[in-house]
Amino acid sequence: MLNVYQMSLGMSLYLLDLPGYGYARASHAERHAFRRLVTGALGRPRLAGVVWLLDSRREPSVDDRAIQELFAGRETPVLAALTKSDKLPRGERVARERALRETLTLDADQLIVTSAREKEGIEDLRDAIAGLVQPRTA
Ligand SMILES: Nc1nc2c(ncn2[C@@H]2O[C@H](COP(=O)(O)OP(=O)(O)OP(=O)(O)O)[C@@H](O)[C@H]2O)c(=O)[nH]1
Ligand SMILES: [Mg+2]
Repeated sequence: MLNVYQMSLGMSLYLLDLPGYGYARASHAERHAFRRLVTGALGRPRLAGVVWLLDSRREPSVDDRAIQELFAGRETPVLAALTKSDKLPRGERVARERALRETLTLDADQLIVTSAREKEGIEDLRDAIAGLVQPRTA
């Protein structure tokens, strides 16, 4: 399912919530359908950027790499939100963030440690999304 949210930020803006990818149990047909959904979304001319949700406990998978290549091929601006940080001991979060940043070769400002449960990083994520959708001056 693709959920579409209309945002009220004083301009016409939509957030497309795409389903997860890379479930081991997904059939070939499901993977193909997902691929079409995501390439369609990435091909939208007015796409401001992508918020890429990655479980902070997991190593990036082959599917994560494939998605990242799609982003790179289209020069899509990406914000990586590392989710469920509450599942990691507090002391490990910074090290985990650094490790994932290196593995994924992302800039520090592209990566935000978040927890919906503890509300960690939510304000930062909100600000980063606002930065993405600002009308860009050339
Ligand atoms: N501990 C913890 N659990 C979370 C957090 N955010 C989401 N979850 C749980 O993770 C599960 C999946 O959450 P969803 O938001 O549906 O994840 P999703 O990636 O959108 O899933 P799909 O759209 O089905 O791919 C739910 O059981 C949530 O309660 C979080 O910050 N901390
Ligand atoms: Mg979802």
